[in-house]
Amino acid sequence: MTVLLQKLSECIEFGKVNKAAPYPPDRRGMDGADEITQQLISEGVDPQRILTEGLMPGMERTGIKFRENKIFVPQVLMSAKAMNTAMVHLKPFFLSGAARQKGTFIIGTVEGDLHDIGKNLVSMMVEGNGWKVVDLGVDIKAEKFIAALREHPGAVVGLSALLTTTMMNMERITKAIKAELPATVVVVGGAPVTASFCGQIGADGYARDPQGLVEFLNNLL
Ligand code: B1M
Repeated sequence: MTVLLQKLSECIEFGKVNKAAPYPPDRRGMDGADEITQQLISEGVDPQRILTEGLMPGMERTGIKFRENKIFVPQVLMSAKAMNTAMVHLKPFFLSGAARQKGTFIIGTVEGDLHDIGKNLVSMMVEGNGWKVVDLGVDIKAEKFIAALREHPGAVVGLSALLTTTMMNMERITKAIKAELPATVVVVGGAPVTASFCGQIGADGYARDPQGLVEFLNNLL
C-alpha cells in the first residue's frame, strides 16, 4: 500500500491524470491518479492517508520545483488536473466528515482585477495541500469576502492582485475585513505585491508564490 501511495504522489508530481492520458510521455499506458486513488479506496485505505501521504507530498514537490523554476505553468496545471481527478473520489469522504481538512481558505482576485490564472494556481496548490478552498473568483469586493467569512467562520482570507492599480484595493478590503472580523488572518499576493506593501496595508502575510502561501498557511496550524 505504501508503494501505491508513493506511485500516487508521483502521478501528482508528474501530472499523470489517468491511464488513457498521453502525458507525460514516459508514463504512457500506466495507471494514473484516477485509477490509483480508486484502487486505494477499494483496498480500504483511509482517505486522510491518501490525501496526506499520496496527494499532498506530490503537490508539495510540484510547488517547490515551480518556485525553483525547474518546471513551468503547464506542468503545474497538469499536476493540478491529476490532483483534481483524485479529489473527485475523495470529496465524498470529506463532505461526510470521514476525513479532515486543515482549515478553510477563502481566496479572490480583488475588486477591479480580472486576472485569475495565478489565483487559480494558488487555489489548486492550497487545496492540494489539504485545505478546503472557497474560491470567490475575480473582481471581488470587501462585502463578498466578509459574507464568505460569515459563512466560513475562522477561515483565512487570500487576496490576489496583478495590477498596480488594483493592488491599492487590497488596503480597503483588508481594513473592511478587519473592522468587521478583527481576528481574520489576511494574506496577500500577486506579481506587483511586496512584503513591505503587505506591512503598509495592515495585512498579516505576504506570499510570493503558491508554495510560500502553503507554508504560511501551514505555519498557522
Ligand atoms: Co493583463 N496585465 N491586463 N491580462 N496580463 C499584466 C498583469 C501586465 C503586467 C502586462 C504588461 O503590461 N506587461 C499589466 C499590468 C501592469 C501593471 O499594473 N503594472 C497588465 C494590464 C495592464 C492589463 C490590462 C489593464 C490591459 C488593458 O486592458 N489595457 C487589463 C486589465 C483587466 C482587469 O483586470 N481589469 C488586462 C487584461 C488581461 C487579460 C484579461 C487579457 C489576461 C488575463 C486572463 C486571466 O487571468 N484569465 C491578462 C494576462 C494573461 C496578463 C499577463 C500576460 C499574464 C498574467 C498571468 O496570468 N501570469 C500579464 C503579463 C505578465 O505577467 N507577463 C499581464 C501567470 C501567472 C501564473 O502568474 O498571475 O503573477 P501570476 O501569479 C503568480 C504569482 O503572482 C503568485 O502566484 C502565482 C503563481 O506563481 N500569486 C499569489 C498570485 N496571486 C497570489 C495570491 C497569494 C500568493 C501568491 O496569496 C493570496
